[in-house]
Amino acid sequence: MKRIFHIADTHIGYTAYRRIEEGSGLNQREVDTYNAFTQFINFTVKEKPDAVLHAGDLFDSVRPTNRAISFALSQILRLSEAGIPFVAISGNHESPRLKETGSVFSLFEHIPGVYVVYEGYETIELDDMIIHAVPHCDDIEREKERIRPVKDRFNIGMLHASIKVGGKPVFMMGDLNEQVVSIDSLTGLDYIALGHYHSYTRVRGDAYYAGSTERFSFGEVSDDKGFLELRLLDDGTKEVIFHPLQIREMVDLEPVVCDGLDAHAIKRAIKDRIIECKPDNKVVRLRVLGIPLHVYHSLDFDEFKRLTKHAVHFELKYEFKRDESSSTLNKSTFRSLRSEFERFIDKYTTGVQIDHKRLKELGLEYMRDWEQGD
Ligand SMILES: [Mn+2]
Repeated sequence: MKRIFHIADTHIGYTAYRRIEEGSGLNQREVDTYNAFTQFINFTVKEKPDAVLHAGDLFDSVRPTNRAISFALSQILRLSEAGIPFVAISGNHESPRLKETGSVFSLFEHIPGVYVVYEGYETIELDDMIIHAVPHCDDIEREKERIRPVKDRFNIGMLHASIKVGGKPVFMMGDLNEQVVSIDSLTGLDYIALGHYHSYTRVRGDAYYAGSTERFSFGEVSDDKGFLELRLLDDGTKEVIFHPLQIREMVDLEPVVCDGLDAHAIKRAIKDRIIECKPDNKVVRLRVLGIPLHVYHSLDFDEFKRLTKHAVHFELKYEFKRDESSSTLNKSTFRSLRSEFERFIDKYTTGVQIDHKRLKELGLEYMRDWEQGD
């Protein structure tokens, strides 16, 4: 039996929110991505699979910090020392727009048993396995067409992209530079290790997304996060097993719907939701829908702050009662900037498909960071 671990979208170097880990002084969410990856490496070194495949977005950005690079390097060296081959393709997050920028993956090139693929299609031979690795690249369709399964070998494909199903792109993340590829013509492989889409998904009997190792947005709140184990059995069949990782709790609370509630009841409902969810050490969002502006202005924000101060992040998101918001919010305040932005995005079209929800989330996140002076 052969055992292969398939992981993806670890986004090492990701940071979010303002919470700092005591002791290290590092951004808590950055530490969380390190912890998830360390957990995976600990398990892998213990289990000694025949290979580890990382299907892209090892790093969160084209230029990870020295700390993120040195962390990844130290963990990957542990695999090398344990004699476990590690194959990684670059994803859209770590691929530079210009070739001249160079890839952070080149740093990993000369480590024994470590294979990094970041320019175009390459094959890697590991005993009786052929890995057909296609990184994120400009013409991913053409690179993918170069895959030729080799007879009497285990053939495994690797891709970092969204997938076309019935001609339609699915498994999109809403990144500006994401690639979409059709796998209809990819047959004769024993397995295709996919990266990019953050929810662990069986796309086809032979093609799986491992999903990300952390929850990177409230859109991923209900996902289990982890990695996949592919078992190629001696009788020619295979098994795919999901291994969950222990990660930080993320909660999207049931919204407070203000319609029909008076000011007192609205305040009570918000406070109750906060207390009931025990926000300490969690990432939480609470949406307050249809709140009249005068009630909003009478809320005790200091109390909410006090109740949520031990959360890693507590997002209170207010949506104002329609008619009032349009007349009052046009005055120049942060709130009006936000609601103007949201309204703008709702109406924004470019002729290509865009993920309005994600675009809005990103924009609001940038505004929040800016307001908080990060
Ligand atoms: Mn990606």
